[in-house]
Amino acid sequence: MPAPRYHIIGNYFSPYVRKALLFLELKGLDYEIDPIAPFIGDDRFQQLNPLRRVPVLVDGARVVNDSSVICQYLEDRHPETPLYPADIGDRAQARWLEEFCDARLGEVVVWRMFFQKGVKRLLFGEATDEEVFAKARDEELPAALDYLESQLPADGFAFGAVSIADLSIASFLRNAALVRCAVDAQRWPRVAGVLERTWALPAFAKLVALETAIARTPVPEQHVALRALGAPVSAETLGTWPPRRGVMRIE
Ligand SMILES: N[C@@H](CCC(=O)N[C@@H](CS)C(=O)NCC(=O)O)C(=O)O
Repeated sequence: MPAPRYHIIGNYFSPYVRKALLFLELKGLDYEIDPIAPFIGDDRFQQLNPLRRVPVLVDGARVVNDSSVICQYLEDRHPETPLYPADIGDRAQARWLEEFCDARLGEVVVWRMFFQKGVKRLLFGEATDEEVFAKARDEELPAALDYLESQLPADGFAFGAVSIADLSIASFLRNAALVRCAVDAQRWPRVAGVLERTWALPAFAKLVALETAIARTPVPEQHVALRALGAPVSAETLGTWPPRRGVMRIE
């Protein structure tokens, strides 16, 4: 059997990885995955990405880092199924919404909520800082949702057809759901509508099913478990144990 075209490094729980996986899935591309958390990447991982972050995409001899760069790369290589709006102004706005998610929801949902409640305890055996978590849940996330609500249409996806904007919003807010933080559809109906429509995409549901199935599997065993579930797991992994903190931004 020929090797898959693309090799992606990064775990199913990362919203940045999820974005890249959604691009691969929605564009119908052949890929394999080394589903490691960045914290367990070995020295070879660090050589690929000196920031020690996921996702990393490997296309033959080319290494592409950063989810936004990866998504744009896949769009440029495979424009047949467009995932950016056709209109230049809409495209800029879609990229901005992606950046808002990467930057602000990255800080609030990934680091102050998901990392605090999950990763910190599971990988590093450290307690959640409940104050940080509560502030993110009660103040910072609602403010970010208010902004998103002001930017979205009343119906449909953000720009007609599904695009990088919807995929970003849905990917990050999936991590809020993972720490039991749902978007109140009364207060943020537009955001909730985009979430409902994007989460219902078969590609999204497929990734969520894999993620859910291994949520309680110890990290060193996740490769084997995912392979058994039919995920396209690569034969080789850059994962190692114990985890290290890397170029950590927030403690
Ligand atoms: N700008 C990067 C951010 C990626 C990122 O921060 N990924 C997280 C996983 S959710 C990570 O690898 N964190 C490890 C770290 O910052 O040490 C992208 O869009 O890919």
